Amino acid sequence: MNKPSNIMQFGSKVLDLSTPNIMGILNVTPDSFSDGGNFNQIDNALNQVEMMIAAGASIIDVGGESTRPGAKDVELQEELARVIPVIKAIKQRFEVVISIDTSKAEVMQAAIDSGAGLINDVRALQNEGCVEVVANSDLPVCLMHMQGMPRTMQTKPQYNNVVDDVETFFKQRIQVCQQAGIDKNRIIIDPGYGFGKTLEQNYQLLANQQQLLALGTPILAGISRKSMIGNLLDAPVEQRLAGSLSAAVLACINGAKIIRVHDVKETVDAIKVLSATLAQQAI
Ligand code: YH5
Repeated sequence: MNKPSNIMQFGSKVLDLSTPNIMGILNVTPDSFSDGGNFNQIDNALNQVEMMIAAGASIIDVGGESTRPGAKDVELQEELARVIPVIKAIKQRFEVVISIDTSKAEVMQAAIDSGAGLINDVRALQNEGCVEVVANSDLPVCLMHMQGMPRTMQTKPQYNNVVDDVETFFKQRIQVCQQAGIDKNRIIIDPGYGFGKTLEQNYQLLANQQQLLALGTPILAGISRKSMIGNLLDAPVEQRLAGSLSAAVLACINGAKIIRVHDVKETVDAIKVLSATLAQQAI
């Protein structure tokens, strides 16, 4: 049976979400976890973007706020100064969807004005003014689930059933967005791996992620290099690639249409093997 095409408009660009898309992570935080903050200069950022696009990324996720467990809040002016010049530089040079990873309405608006094609909010537009900014644009938004706040979220995550609770959260957030004028066809959801979840809860979510397809929105999954890999394998961040690739493939099997990763080339290869296999099913 032919898979239906599933195109989505990201500002001036269109992506086909009927097969998985790879979102490459671009950290522009000086304290960033995985790149030591070396990509602060625009030149370094652009080189990184060029490599990720050549490797097959269709989305670049630009983030200037560290949301790692324990991280401090970043001031508005500091976050703007980090991300906006980078977004403008990417927009000038490359044909790629630019995603802005932020929870601040002012950063969302400035990113939209600078050519961003996707708003990616780990706080699911719960901060003041965020729903309105997205409603007044025509861009898609990724709503992520998080329990608690980054500084404290890993202390004692508690759920009745983590998959049911995440699903209920999205039902409510999708309703709030729709009431504000954000069409459902502009919404992407993300279970929020590592954001206020124990190791076991993260794997319960991954194992049952397909339950979230009932919400009728595409799923984005970000597992790359996270503690659910590192703690399971007892591996430092630089030894989490194989585990991350395995998780990426599993997330796609369980319905994810966008995979957010550090290692674009390796993930594209892994997903190609998955896609070649799935393409032979039921013909
Ligand atoms: C996400 O899942 N995550 S920032 C801890 C790590 C490694 C990486 C301990 N923004 C997501 O990437 N946006 C972040 O090792 C995100 N989904 C979406 N939509 C945290 C991160 C990381 C944290």
